Amino acid sequence: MLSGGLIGCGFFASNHLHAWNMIPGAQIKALCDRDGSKLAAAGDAFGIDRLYKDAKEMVEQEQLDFVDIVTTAPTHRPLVEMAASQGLHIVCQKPFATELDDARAMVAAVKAAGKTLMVHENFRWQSAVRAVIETVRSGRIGTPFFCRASFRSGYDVFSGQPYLAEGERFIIEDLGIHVLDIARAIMGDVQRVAATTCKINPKIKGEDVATILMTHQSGMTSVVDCSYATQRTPETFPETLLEIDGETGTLRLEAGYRLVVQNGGRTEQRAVAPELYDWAERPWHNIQESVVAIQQHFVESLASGTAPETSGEDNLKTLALVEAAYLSASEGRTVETDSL
Ligand code: NAD
Ligand code: 89Y
Repeated sequence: MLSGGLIGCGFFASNHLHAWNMIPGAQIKALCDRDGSKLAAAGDAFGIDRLYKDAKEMVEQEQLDFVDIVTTAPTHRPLVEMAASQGLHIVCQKPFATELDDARAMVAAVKAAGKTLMVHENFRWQSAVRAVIETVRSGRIGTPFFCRASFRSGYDVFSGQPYLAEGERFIIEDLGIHVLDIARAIMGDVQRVAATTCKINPKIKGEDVATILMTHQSGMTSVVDCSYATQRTPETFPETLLEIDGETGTLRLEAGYRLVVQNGGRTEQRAVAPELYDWAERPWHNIQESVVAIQQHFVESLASGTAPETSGEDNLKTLALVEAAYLSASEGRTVETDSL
């Protein structure tokens, strides 16, 4: 049984804690938050009495195998470096870092410690998205030559996560990062990026619309489009809709979690809706299910001694797409990912 300590008991952490409760082979033994009231509330809700306001004190006092970092990006580097120096495996929430250099430093620190680092990049673990990834990887539609990954919503994410309204950067760094990662999982790594952004909602600081054109190393193309300014019915939050053309067929993940695969003149439709766990709530159940899947994957990766699919090293490539998209949008030019 692996023992973990969770750092950051805010808005999203209860999903991690519910998910850890479902996963055999790992248990959260201690909690940390510098905000005493959030710490106490999480301790009460999950029956955990080893509570710390200081993360270093927690890892020094407890016999832990790993930490699960559920704080926002600016605190990741000191927490990851501290945990690596104490010889712990690490799961860290997205966005892993706001600067590529910080991300590279964290990857190097954990590598030097000989431990495993997984970024909690969970959207590719949503069951509907996973069904798409597996269908494409199985060769059902042949080699994919076009992917559209689309996330358009008017859902109010600011009431639960007020910091999202306050940053210079918003949708690419917070949400687009997931959609870019899905495009990478389906189409492979990316050579160059061209993007436009705009801000529609006057109450927030950063961009809430982004359209990103990517040329993959294979020479094939993806369009990633994201918006939190789209007022439409049905509201599809938090679904990523996908359309993929392959050399021998096409595939669509449509609103309402419907997977449509066409090839050889035949059309197959399949419901790929997420499970609604007893602790989950619509419409978040899609994301909540993926938290269980990615944490399970972390435990399996440790057991098998293999790198997690969204290791720190892998995530550097997704973060590079975020950087490339912002640079492209601000300078009005195409950005080569290997220039970053
Ligand atoms: P939050 O601000 O509600 O919670 C973060 C908590 O961390 C706060 O309670 C804060 O006091 C605590 N904290 C910060 N620094 C600390 C430190 N050094 N030591 C101890 N405690 C510290 O944030 P949130 O909305 O829960 O988001 C956390 C992260 O999860 C963000 O990076 C966000 O992008 C991510 N997130 C991911 C998903 C997903 O689907 N993967 C969904 C929502 C949020
Ligand atoms: O923070 C974001 C995430 O990772 O998934 C959805 C979200 O909560 C709001 O955009």
